[in-house]
Amino acid sequence: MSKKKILITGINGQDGAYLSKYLLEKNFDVIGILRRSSSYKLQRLDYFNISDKIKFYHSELNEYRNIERIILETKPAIIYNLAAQSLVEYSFENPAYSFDINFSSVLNMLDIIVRNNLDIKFFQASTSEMFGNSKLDKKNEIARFNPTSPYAISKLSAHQLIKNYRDSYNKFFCSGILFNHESFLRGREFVTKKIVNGIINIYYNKGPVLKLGNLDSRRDWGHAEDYIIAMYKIMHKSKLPDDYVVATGKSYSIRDFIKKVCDCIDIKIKFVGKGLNEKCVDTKNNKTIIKVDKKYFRANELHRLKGNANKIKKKLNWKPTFTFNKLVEEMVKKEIENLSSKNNIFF
Ligand code: NAP
Ligand code: G4F
Repeated sequence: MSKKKILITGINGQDGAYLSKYLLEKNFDVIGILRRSSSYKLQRLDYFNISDKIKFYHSELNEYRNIERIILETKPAIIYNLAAQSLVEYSFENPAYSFDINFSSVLNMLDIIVRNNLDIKFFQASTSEMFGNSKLDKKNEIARFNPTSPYAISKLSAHQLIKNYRDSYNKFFCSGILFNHESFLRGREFVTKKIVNGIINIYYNKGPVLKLGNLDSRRDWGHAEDYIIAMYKIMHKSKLPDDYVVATGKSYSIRDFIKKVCDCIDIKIKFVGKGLNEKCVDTKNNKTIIKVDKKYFRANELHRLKGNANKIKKKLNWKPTFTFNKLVEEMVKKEIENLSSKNNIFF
């Protein structure tokens, strides 16, 4: 019997790598879309030793004709759309591009499926950023959306489109409303990886002082490995197409994250000063390891996020296996191993 084909966009990103590994272990035929580049892009897939098990196609996500050709040629059972302009702060700099990739490209793919009358299920990586700032403590699927960035607005538009196409054309189109999820494979422009990498570099390689933005914001951080299992369950175990919040239900500040990283490598720290003058100091030698820098503050901040994942827990029997402490401990351990290895990898 031929294997079921799964097409993944954003296959070389953090989630793409974890999802590919999981699906290959389940004996699916994994096909990935990469955008053409002058530099090597498969480090995360190489990390799992799976690059040679995947068939790659090249395209920018917004190239309608090329994406249509790939979908018609491969005829996958499921498309997991993980590609995105995923950096919130960059969406303030380049909102039009963020909309093109995060919204128009989704519209194109849904349109290709519907107009060609294809029997393809579609997963959309929606985001907790769509909730924005609100008084509600834990956000579930029916919480009000109040997006605070062009990124969040582009993702919310795609999220609403998924619902609209599902209802209008009776298609198995679903969204996972994913809260922040991290791992050793996280890109270093995101705050968790930046902190882990920056602090370890200071202590192992005499790296420079780490500069960060808002230390007060809070996120509900889970592990990517748990979140791609949620994606799989949404697409393979759900009888009817639906949207699900995926979250741990706990939230921590950036300052908490820094404290936990320092705890893991046995460094005693204290925070001194306030606002833009705040610093994090090693109490043993009074050396400053972190400074606050205005450059990393956003035009508009999402102050706190916490999710209520009761629906996916009850309906699909999903639950996170990583606690906050376990997540940070793993990120620190793998970062130290990587930095001390001769063949270290760089994301
Ligand atoms: P990521 O590591 O930033 O990966 C993004 C992927 O999209 C990369 O493979 C990237 O390729 C690709 N991509 C970007 N622009 C593209 C374009 N124009 N054409 C084709 N491919 C393009 O993101 P992630 O953390 O794995 O997240 C996966 C998805 O979940 C994203 O849609 C993100 O918005 C969403 N999400 C993530 C989180 C989270 O906490 N991780 C939470 C909620 C939602 P290059 O390597 O070429 O740049
Ligand atoms: O790590 P971040 O850049 O993640 P953010 O903005 O929450 O977005 C991530 O999670 C979303 C899900 O909620 C995804 F949809 C999105 O694609 C992405 O994966 O920033 C987290 C917090 C922010 O409040 C930010 O202001 O950390 C704060 N922060 C403080 N200093 C910083 C920095 N963020 C970054 N990137 N860099 C800093 O130096």
